[in-house]
Parts: sequence; structure tokens; C-alpha cells
Amino acid sequence: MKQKYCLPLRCVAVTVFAICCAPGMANEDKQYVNEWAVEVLGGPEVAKAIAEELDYDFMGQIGTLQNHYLLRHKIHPRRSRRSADHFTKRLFEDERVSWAEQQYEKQRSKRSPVRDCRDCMAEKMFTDPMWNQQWYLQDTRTSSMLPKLDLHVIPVWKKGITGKGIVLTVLDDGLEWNHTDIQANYDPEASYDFNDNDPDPFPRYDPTNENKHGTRCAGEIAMQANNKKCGVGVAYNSKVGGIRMLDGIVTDAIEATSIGFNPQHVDIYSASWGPNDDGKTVEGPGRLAQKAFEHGIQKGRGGKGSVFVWASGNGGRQGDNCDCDGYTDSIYTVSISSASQQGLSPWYAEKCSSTLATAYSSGDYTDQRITSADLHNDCTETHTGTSASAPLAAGIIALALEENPNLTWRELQHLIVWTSEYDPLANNLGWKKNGAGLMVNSRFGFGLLNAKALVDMADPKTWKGVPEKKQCIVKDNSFESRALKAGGEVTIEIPTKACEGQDNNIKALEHVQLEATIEYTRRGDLHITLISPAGVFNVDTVRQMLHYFTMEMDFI
Ligand SMILES: *[C@@H]1O[C@H](CO)[C@@H](O)[C@H](O)[C@H]1NC(C)=O
Ligand SMILES: *[C@@H]1O[C@H](CO)[C@@H](O)[C@H](O)[C@H]1NC(C)=O
Ligand SMILES: [Ca+2]
Ligand SMILES: [Ca+2]
Ligand SMILES: [Ca+2]
Ligand SMILES: [Ca+2]
Repeated sequence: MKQKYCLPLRCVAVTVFAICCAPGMANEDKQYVNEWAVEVLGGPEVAKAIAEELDYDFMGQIGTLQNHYLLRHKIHPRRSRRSADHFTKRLFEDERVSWAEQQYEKQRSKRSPVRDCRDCMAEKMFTDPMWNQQWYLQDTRTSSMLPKLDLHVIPVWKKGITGKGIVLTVLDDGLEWNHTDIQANYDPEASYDFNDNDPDPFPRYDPTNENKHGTRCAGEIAMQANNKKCGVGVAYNSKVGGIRMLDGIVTDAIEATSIGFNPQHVDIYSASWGPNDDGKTVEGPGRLAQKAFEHGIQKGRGGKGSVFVWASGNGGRQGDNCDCDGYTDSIYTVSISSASQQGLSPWYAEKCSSTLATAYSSGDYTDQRITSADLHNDCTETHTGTSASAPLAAGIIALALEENPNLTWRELQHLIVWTSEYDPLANNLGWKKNGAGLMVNSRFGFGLLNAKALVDMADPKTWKGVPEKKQCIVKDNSFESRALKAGGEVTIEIPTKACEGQDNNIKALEHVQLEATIEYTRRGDLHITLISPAGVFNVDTVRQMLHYFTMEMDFI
């Protein structure tokens, strides 16, 4: 299948082709729970009455989503392999209910896959014993001739920007908030436990320390500086909270409540998890989580929009593609990939068009990893994977927000695109120049984050902002569904003038989303190619929205 998006004068083409035909993938069984999400326009009292009549407990509104409530059935088993369609149907039949869905368990995996620098000439800026191992914050190589290969946070700190007044939360498996390198920056108002439904996100201890992930991610952001404990967080004077939501059954309702938690207080949400990275799954946010993202970017931070930072995934070895993950793929998330200490794409990294930028993380066994706080008031120097990159990015964004708290969620994406660096990652294959003259790579997005460049460009005295968002939707009404043969290719042409002559005329392109419905047995055998006027972007996706980000493509 080949599809052409004709923009003024030049064309964007999309090609979809099947590579071969192999046996279909196994359908993963769902585990249903005894909870239903319903939309009731009449409000909470009406929802309560419905619950009463139909034998449910009323569990309250779902996060910030108006008119959406959670009902728990009184007699249905807590977990079941079968969906209780008759209950869902009964709810739909009630005219007070405009939508209902039984909640089911979502498979969510944390994004962690598995040399010392004790005598390098590190700048002794802090008393923290592990500061000298934080190579990604201070380039620890001895030569002063080489360009700096770190995330350039030190010059930002030297300006006095350290994350003050910015609130972040880590959506994960809990937060050991009394850790002596975190406690001073811990913010209970940015915290909740949706696994046990209480305000305390303290992780559940077990012999394998399975729930260390959230604490490690939070430490990267907000470890205290100069306290002789562990290391130094990227935004070491910011406030950090934890949403405990991965240590138990994850449903659409739990994701939505977490994504939408206290959006007038929390500025940045950092998430290092997603659908299974097995190279087979194609999954995105459910209806409730999608609404929570939309609510966040429209209403969060006093209307400037919540910032969602997302790890792009660790399925590299399984050939996974982050465009098949609708969380990282969403235009509302800042999707972050990883680079190793040597500036290479690590073995676990995924490729996709929606990755916006990159931060350092683990690589080969000889590469140093990421330092952070660990469970049991301990420290670690072995945090890994894209899980470790997203919190570094969240911390850097916190620095930009301290410099200019008025930045909208879209302005932040633009600033990241403009200031991320190609040079430190230039030794990798796959770089292309887009229509705006920016280097872009499906492994790294627009390159390595540069905190100094980002903060400097965010300076409210010089930053001019971005034009208001416009959306031009082009539909192919003439398209008839057709069969795709093995090894075959289909082309669809959709001419468009980018809504020329209308209020929503697109003059500078920010995101492209392609929505296609394709039935196919094996995801990996299907390929979609979107050709922009300046080059080719490969996208491996089925049924999922996809986007790639480019700026001011030279259409006119
Ligand atoms: C943190 O709280 C836990 C649980 O109450 C306790 O076992 C631990 O000793 C505390 N840690 C510190 C450093 O106080
Ligand atoms: C943010 O915007 C408000 C209202 O427009 C303005 O008063 C304030 O000075 C701005 N802050 C910065 C840092 O630009
Ligand atoms: Ca708890
Ligand atoms: Ca410290
Ligand atoms: Ca993935
Ligand atoms: Ca994204």
C-alpha cells in the first residue's frame, strides 16, 4: 500500500507493504476485573443511583475526568478470564449512561534491561560521594581539548537554576520518600498510591527489590546536593513525588487517574513504562488515559499544559518499534531514547519516528551506568535502560521551566527540537536532514539533550513563543479497503492543500498523525513509509496513530 499526502506543490507519500507472511501471533488473554468505567452526563448523584440500582459500589470520579466514574460490581469475581458482557450491555441500555467499559488488566513492563571512574579528574563541586561517577552530568575525560560530552547542566546550575519551584512526579512502583537523599525534596501533594488507594506511595519491599524502579527514577531528578549522600539530581532543588501504580493490577482507570493526578500542582510527569516491549504488541492508551492526556495538555499547569516525559522503550533486541506504543507515540508525550557513554545507540533502544530526543544511559558492559538513590536508603551506580534516560530529561525540562515557567507544553517540544544535539551522536548511522534543516534519526529523535542550550533559548526575554496550534484533517473518502498480498505494496493518494484559504491553514508543520485501519496477523511483517518532501521516515505500525515531528518544513 502506498499513500500520498499531497501538500502544496510537493508531496508526502506513504507506503505500506508486507514483507512476507508468517504465522499469526498468539492473542494474549485478558484478565478482566470487577470494575466498570462509565460516562454519566447527569453527574455523581445520578451515577450513585445507577450503582445502587444495578448492584455496584460507587468508587467515585475517575481522576480529573468529568462525568466519568468507576463502579465496582458487588458479586462479580475480582478477576476473570472472561468479560462480563451482559453487565456492560445492561449499563449501555440505561439511558443515563452514555458509555461503559469493563476494566481489564494491562501488561505494563518497567523499562530497565541489565567501569569505574574513580581516578578521573572530576570537578569537586559537591560533597556527594557518587558525584564523581555522574559522567553524564560532568564529562569526566581528562582532555580539555575535547568538546564536552555531557548533558550540559553544570552551566545551568552555575546560573542558579536548579529546579526551584518546579514539581515533578514519577509514575511507577512507588517512592521511598524517607530516603535521606530524597526526603528534603519530597512532595506529598505530588504523590499517591493507586495500588493500595492511600496517599502514601512507599514501595512494597520484597526479597528481590522488585520495586526499586520508581525510587531510582525519582533520585535521578531530585537527589539532594551537597549532603554527603549518594549523588546529585539534575534538578536538585525541585520537588518530586511518586505515584505508585505499577505494583498491582494496572487498568485504564488507574492509568488515567495517574496521568491526571493533581495537574494544577504537578508540572512534569515522568513515566518509564509501557506496553510489553516484545516486538508483537501494538497498544496505546485506552479511552480514559487518552482523555487524561488531553485534559492534562489543555487544563494542566493553569492551561499551559502538563508535561509528560516518556521512556521510548527497551525492546530493541526484540525488534520492537516505539511507534507501536501509543504512549510514547502520542503527540502529548516527550518521548526520550538513550545513548551510551560512547555516544552509541544501546542494544535495548527502539527505533521510531516519534522519538523526540535522547539522554544518556547504560550501554555495553564496559560503559558506566546511571547513578541514583536506591531502596533501603542505599545508592546505586547501575540504573539502566530508557528508564534511566526519561527522568534525566524530566529534570532538564524542570530547569527550563524554572527559567521560564510560562512555556506551554508545545513550546517545550519546539525548544527540545531546536536545541538537542546531533554532533555527540554523529557516529551513528541513520541521520537525515529534514525540511527545516535539522538532523533527525529514528534512534535518537533530534539528538542529545543540551540543558544549557535549552535553558538559554527558553529565556523569557528573548523567546518569542510559537504560533497557535492549528489542525488540518484530510480524509480519503474514496478509499476502499483492499487486500494486501504477501510481499505486496499498496499506494493510497490523498491530495491536500493543507487547508489553504481556511482559518486552519497549516504554514509550519509540527506533528503529522496518520490514522489507518489495517487488519494483519503479524505486526513485524508490515511496514508503513511516510515520505516527506525532504526525505523518508520509516514507520512500523498497524492500527496505531503515528506521528513524526519536524518543524517549518519547507513546503511553500
Ligand atoms: C523509612 O521508612 C521505613 C518504613 O517505615 C523504615 O523501615 C526505614 O527505616 C525508614 N528509613 C529511614 C532512612 O528512616
Ligand atoms: C509569565 O506570564 C505572566 C502573565 O502574562 C507575566 O506576568 C510574567 O511576567 C511571565 N513570567 C515570565 C518569567 O516571563
Ligand atoms: Ca501506600
Ligand atoms: Ca546527594
Ligand atoms: Ca516498545
Ligand atoms: Ca510522544
